[in-house]
Amino acid sequence: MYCHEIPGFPGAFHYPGFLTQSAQHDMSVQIIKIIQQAPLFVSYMPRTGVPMSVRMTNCGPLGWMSDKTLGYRYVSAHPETLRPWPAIPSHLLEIWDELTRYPKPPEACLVNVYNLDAKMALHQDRDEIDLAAPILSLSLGYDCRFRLGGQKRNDPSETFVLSSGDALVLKGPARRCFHGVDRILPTIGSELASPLADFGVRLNLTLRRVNE
Ligand code: MD6
Ligand code: FE
Repeated sequence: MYCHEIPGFPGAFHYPGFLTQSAQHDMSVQIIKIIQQAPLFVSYMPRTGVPMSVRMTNCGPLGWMSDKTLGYRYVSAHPETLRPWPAIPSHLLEIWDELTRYPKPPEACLVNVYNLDAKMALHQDRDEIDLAAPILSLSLGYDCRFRLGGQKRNDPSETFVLSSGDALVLKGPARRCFHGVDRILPTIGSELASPLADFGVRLNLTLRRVNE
């Protein structure tokens, strides 16, 4: 398994091509099953109510959402079906153990689905109570230009490509770094890419520990 710490960003570890083609395929099928049980929904920016360009769902005991009045938060049920989120697939739990070595399992897996025109504004992940736990992200489908900065919004930032099958772990100082998705690239970095790319989407899974 190849991994490198991103130069200038201690605690940010990139695992290009972490998932094999068949693992990407299997993961895509599992995520499609999750979306069938917990349909994609749109979150809204706090206060302004501006809709986000990604569509999302979750699996695990908790799921992340945001709306105009209550803002960013974790909830135990889908905002539209009001049903509990589906379980996190066991393969994802194994990957969490392997790549984070964190002693507790993740409580939330946010599934973000990007069309070609979707992006994710620069943000910090800080809605979790346990900010010591790493965040693990896995990407499937189209490539994206990912931006990673420092712990302050205006710190210098750099971009790099995240491709299908890549894992990214943010821990230690990088856990609080600003980051975002500048744009989805209509390319597939690896010929061994997820079949999701055929649908013209990028999918990102982020696994988080929420409570201490
Ligand atoms: C994305 N990722 O890749 C958005 N957050 O679509 C994130 O927001 C993210 O990749 C925390 C840790 C890793 C991430
Ligand atoms: Fe994030």
